[in-house]
Amino acid sequence: MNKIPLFLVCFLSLSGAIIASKVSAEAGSLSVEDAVFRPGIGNRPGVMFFKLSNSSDMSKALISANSTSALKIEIHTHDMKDGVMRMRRLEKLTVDAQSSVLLKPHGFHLMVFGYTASEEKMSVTLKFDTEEQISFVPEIIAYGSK
Ligand SMILES: [Cu+2]
Repeated sequence: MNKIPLFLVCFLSLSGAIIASKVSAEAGSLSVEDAVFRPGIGNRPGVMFFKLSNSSDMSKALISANSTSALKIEIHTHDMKDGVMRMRRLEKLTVDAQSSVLLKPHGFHLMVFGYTASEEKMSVTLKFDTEEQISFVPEIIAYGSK
């Protein structure tokens, strides 16, 4: 497992409440709701949150995410270790049959490295171990704006 540099540890604690957005996408039995992306300050990585649902009868695992507006996107979680919240990279994020996983501050999230803002909207594609994909356009939220 990759160790996340210490300077990132407190990064997410800056985040406030997420305002629900109407951003959503559906692909077969998979859906993404309330997708928001918060770019990092300066060249720090940004974070992405959403609700990921699987309405099928089999569990599915998110194995990668990518965007033409970012160099790299990783799946992360938070662990409490020695009283300190730390980020940890995950190889995959499993969504059980007929259930949802919420990516949210201090929990699961996507870590977005090398985000390049452009005129076009940021499109993100999630890939699953079932070879399914789902693409969506998150609402972009600046620090301190909401
Ligand atoms: Cu992270």
